[in-house]
Amino acid sequence: MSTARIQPTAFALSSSFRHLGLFNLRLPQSAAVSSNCFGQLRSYGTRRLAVSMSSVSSSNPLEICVKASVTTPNKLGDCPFCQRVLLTLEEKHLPYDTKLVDLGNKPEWFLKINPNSKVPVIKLDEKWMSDSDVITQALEQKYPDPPLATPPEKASVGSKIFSTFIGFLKSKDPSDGTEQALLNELSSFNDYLKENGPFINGKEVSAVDLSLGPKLHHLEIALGHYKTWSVPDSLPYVKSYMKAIFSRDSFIKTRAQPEDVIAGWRPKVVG
Ligand SMILES: N[C@@H](CCC(=O)N[C@@H](CS)C(=O)NCC(=O)O)C(=O)O
Repeated sequence: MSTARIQPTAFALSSSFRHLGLFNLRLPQSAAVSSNCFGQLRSYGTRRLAVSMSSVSSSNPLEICVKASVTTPNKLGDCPFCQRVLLTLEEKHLPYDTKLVDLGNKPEWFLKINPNSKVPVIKLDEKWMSDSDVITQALEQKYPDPPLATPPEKASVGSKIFSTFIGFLKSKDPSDGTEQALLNELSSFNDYLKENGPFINGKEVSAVDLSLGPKLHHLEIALGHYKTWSVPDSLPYVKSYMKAIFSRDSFIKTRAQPEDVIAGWRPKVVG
């Protein structure tokens, strides 16, 4: 794929950018624009327009609704499921427009397109689709290149880490075994990575990493803040894995701000 990068000096994002078929355009976050697609819609901006000649969607960025920050206007919020889908779009170099939804005050247009009222929601083939599992599978089918599918036998690796993290985070009794439960899951994951890493499917990142990465980001921030806890040095493969995922361009562009992650988990902690 032939690509070129352009750093625009004027940030007036016009729809004409969306019709370029040859360039990989990176726009700074300040390129947020308002959109008239929906009445009250604020657009987060087309964070990245990675457009290839072979891409079916080069003429129109995909529209995706994600959680808005509760701490900073016009910033992405702390939903790990939204980040999972954004990571998939980034890793597949698909152009997208991000619509921020205030989940504390869901707008009418959002409830209309998405009766289950959760984010993320994406428009594919003129239909709005919800649930990150369903969305990432649909993206894989529709845009198979580069492939991100994880072989089924590896798809549940690390899948208990998130629930054990939440159990430990919510726990008020230091001797209730929730910390140990999390350590057990992280330790199994460490052993797995030692044998099979650096990523869950080996050398290349795949869908399961894009699901687990945002959850580990929440774990790191929330446990660091509320419990002064961090992944122990005795689990070096987990630590390297987190570092590898967190330092990807795609992750840096789509990650939640620490203050939003902390605010997001507060109700669970204070309970
Ligand atoms: N299983 C869904 C979970 C999505 C989800 O729970 N989203 C949360 C934000 S992190 C949400 O929209 N909550 C709003 C609400 O429950 O009203 C997925 O994978 O997409």
